[in-house]
Amino acid sequence: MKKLISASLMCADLTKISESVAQLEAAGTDYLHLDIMDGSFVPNITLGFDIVNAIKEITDIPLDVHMMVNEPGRFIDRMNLDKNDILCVHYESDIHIHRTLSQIKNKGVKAGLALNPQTPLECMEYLTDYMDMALIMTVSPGFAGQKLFAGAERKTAAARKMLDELGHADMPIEVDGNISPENGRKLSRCGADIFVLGTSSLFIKGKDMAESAAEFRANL
Ligand code: S6P
Ligand code: MG
Repeated sequence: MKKLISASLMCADLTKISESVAQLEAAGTDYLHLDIMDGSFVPNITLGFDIVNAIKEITDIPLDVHMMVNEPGRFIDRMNLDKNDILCVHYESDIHIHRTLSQIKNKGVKAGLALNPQTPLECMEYLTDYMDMALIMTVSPGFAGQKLFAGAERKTAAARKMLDELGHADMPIEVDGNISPENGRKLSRCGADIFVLGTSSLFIKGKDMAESAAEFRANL
């Protein structure tokens, strides 16, 4: 599967968001990753639906929306997404996650299912037919600048094996959190396909994003 990069916009300079988007286009970013938080599912609040819709208007790069929000099904119609975009919800955030994944797919948007570091992979097992992507969180969600959790490689490899065995060899696995070039390389070897790039690799003060993105890809 082709390896793709998804730039985490909460790590961009928010005073110049449209300039950052233009630079990420020039850098050949495959997705723009937008973290939506509610201050309850995770102890932070970052981007919101209006930002998602505004970014959608200024770029053709597909969006990769990561909802860290309790009962995300309440909000999926608030975003103007299309068939190239991914809307990812957390298993832990919704007791009727199967219904929510179905709602996303019925909207014609790609559905992603995210798991926190401690959540067993088996939680995905009966949901894969309703998913277009698996997101393995490699840090506890909520903040940029954290350290990769110890089980990240083992869990990514186990996820790849599980998806292959269930007949989903073509389903991409995304990894999010402390994806440095070194961690990206290790996780790529475990079967990760989409890499969320934040402060560990792409948004580095004084460094050109196109150069960082090219280095990341070359190192995979
Ligand atoms: C955090 C969020 C992530 C971060 C990204 C930051 O909860 O879901 O998408 O924006 O992980 O990257 P880094 O390299 O600072 O960990
Ligand atoms: Mg994220």
